[in-house]
Amino acid sequence: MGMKDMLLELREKALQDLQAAKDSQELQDLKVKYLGRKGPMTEILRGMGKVPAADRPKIGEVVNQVKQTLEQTIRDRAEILKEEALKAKIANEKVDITLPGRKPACGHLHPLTLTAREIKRIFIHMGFDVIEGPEIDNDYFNFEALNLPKDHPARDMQDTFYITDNYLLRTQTSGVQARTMQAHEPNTPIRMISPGAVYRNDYDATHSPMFHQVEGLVVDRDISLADLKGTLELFCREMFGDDVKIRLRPSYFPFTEPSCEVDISCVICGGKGCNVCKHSGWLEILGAGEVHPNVLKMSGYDPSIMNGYAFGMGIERIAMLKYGIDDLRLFFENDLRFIRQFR
Ligand code: 2NM
Repeated sequence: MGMKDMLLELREKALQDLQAAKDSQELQDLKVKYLGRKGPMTEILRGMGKVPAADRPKIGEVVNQVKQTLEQTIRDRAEILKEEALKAKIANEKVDITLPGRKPACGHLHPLTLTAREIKRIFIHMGFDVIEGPEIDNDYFNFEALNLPKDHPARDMQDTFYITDNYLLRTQTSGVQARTMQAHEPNTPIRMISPGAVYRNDYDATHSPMFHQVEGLVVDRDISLADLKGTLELFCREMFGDDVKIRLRPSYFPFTEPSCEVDISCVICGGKGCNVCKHSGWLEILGAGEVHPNVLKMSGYDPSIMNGYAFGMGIERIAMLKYGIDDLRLFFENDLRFIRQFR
């Protein structure tokens, strides 16, 4: 077989192989096989020396033509394979727009947040301002300004988390009320609540070292216990339903005189007696009283012309009664099986 026939046969074989290449890697391998340093084309070119000098230009021309044909075919084929690969990729990544959408994970408010918001909503409705203050406070605002005597048990290291001799985690939000009075011109009427976290060294099914309170303060001229009772009765009805009854029992707080505990008729049994109300028909939900003259005096108010009432409630306790929760620790354990019931 002559040189020319060998070349044409090689060309046919190579073209067949190139057309059959399924991807660019196979194509690259064929390029090396036919046109590479150890391939037949290189070998033929090297053997040109043995071709009679007269035939060389003619054969050389055929070699170059075959080489160019193969190179062009490889380029064309590469282009086609690239396009095919892209089409396959697009087909593969096709989005099925008929599939139902995926719902985004959506959180919700914690039961204590819901309860705090409800309490705030009710008092805002009655014209109260919502005022917050620092959780780290000093001895003066947490105790002294509230008429808490130096020997009061609440001041004990056992009950209060002290940071230094003077600074502590507030045990109640009343400091905010004293601050607010002092921030006003003396004897300016006040109607406020102060919600927020408070801290006491206690931990069991009904006590957490961190819990939440809403305290209220009303100061004006001629404020009576009837104002206190009417306001709290309205609050309890809004919170627990129109049928709820309240009663006031005498009690003691250093910052109020007289002081009382406020009970509501049991929201579980309606007052007939059950385990939750310990068969009394009543549940204690907050403490209150007439603001002590010393408290007014210390914050720049004149008790001979101004008076008022104050009250305090635990948000956890309100939430437990509202939702029938029997262990306060559930609020802080973040067990989603519990939390998700309040969606
Ligand atoms: C309570 C019960 C009774 C109270 C008193 C004051 C202030 F600032 F006027 F002194 N704020 N909150 C108060 C009164 C709090 O919690 C059970």
